[in-house]
Amino acid sequence: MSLLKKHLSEKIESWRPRTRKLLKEYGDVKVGEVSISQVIGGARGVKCLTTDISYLDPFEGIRFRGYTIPETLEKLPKVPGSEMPYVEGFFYLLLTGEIPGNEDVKDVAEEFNKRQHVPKYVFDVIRTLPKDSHPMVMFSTAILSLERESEFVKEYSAGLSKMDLWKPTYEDAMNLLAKLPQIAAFIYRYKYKDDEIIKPDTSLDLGGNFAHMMGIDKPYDEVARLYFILHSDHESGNVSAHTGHLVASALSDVYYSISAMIGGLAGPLHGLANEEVLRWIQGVMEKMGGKIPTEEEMKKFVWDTLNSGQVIPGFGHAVLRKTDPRYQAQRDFCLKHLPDDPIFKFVDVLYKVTPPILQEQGKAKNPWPNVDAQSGVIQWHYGLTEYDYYTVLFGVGRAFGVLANIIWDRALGYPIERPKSITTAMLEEVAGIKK
Ligand code: CMX
Repeated sequence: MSLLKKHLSEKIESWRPRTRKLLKEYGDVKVGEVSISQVIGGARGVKCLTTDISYLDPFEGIRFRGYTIPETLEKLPKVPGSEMPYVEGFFYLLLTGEIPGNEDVKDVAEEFNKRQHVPKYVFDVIRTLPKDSHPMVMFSTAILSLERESEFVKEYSAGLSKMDLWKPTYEDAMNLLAKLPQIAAFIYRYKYKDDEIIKPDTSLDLGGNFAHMMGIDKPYDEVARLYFILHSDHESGNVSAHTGHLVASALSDVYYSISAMIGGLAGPLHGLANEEVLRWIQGVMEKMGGKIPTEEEMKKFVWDTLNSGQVIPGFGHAVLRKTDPRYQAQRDFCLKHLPDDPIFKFVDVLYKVTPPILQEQGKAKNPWPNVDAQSGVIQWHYGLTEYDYYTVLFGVGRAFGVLANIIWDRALGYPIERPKSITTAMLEEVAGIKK
């Protein structure tokens, strides 16, 4: 058994009594109330999910296992010669809540290397799709096609105790995570680089190997590490994390749930916003004949978009009420590595003019930029200009967080999810509306 699985097993055993006690002795204690606006409004702010993997404070932003983004980047073991941590070590942190030592990181890296082989049929499945299919369709389909590999399905049908459900789930999660970078890189090379596929180099860490398979030189390996870590988790209620959790709650295996998670991430109000940001910027650039707009010119473009009833992609958030620290971390990277990049300058002007305009318009509860406002700039700078691919990168990162959650969901015996719906007439009755 790997060090990680053994350690996780001990953690789970010691955690279970906490959940059991809450349920058994405090099950009737109220956590909050639900208003009609929350019932109609997408359950915004309703506290009805539990996770210990990450927590999102509206004003501080995300903490992974209690650590802010700068703390996470600082404390985790670094890839030699690199400023960024190992993604492998970050996954150890997500799963166990502890900063790993070098041996722990090595153990996770070995586990991923052992499991990285992608069966040929997965690539064949991708190739059967029309080449102009969206990369997220290719990604979701490829993941779903792997479902026949599920250890969970085999063990469940042979008869598995509820206490052990997490064990084959862990195996499936590790198998899938080990393969995702290669599948994602394959989609990129197949779709945009004349099918010139680059074989993995397992002597590299996960981020380094991904950059290698994408065919993009250093420091893109640093970008990959940063990107996967930043996009991994944002507590449980966002569409992709919630979809993954919801599907898994029916005891569907992780191939079904991560494929579905990718579908949720592919929406323009969620992960696809990183593609939308670049599309919006390119549209403005075209109108400006390639010149960076002045603040006054940019204001006009922002107002034009709002007045035509569209959203400004990359701005706003359902929970955050300040600039997203994931935006900030990427901005810091840009300031260090690409301060003169024209698109970075463009996004900077956008950052100056958009929040006051959204405030003046008075609709968005959060006028500040989110993770997606900045991420495409970095990709574009390193030559990844095919912006409809960007959300696949988000998907690889998000899978680390969602799979850590699903393993723990199973370990703590969280039940099938089933909120209650009521009719409009019932809501009117609750509101005391006379007919
Ligand atoms: N531009 C224009 N209008 C916006 C806006 C934006 N960036 N953000 C919010 N609004 C509008 C909403 O559309 C809504 O309008 P209506 O009252 O007409 O329905 C109003 O402001 C209130 O919305 P809200 O409560 O502030 O925001 P929500 O929680 O409903 O939605 C989000 C959050 C992210 C979907 C929204 O801010 C948005 O559409 N942003 C642009 C798309 C985007 O960047 N998404 C990525 C988010 C991060 C991620 O998940 O990857």
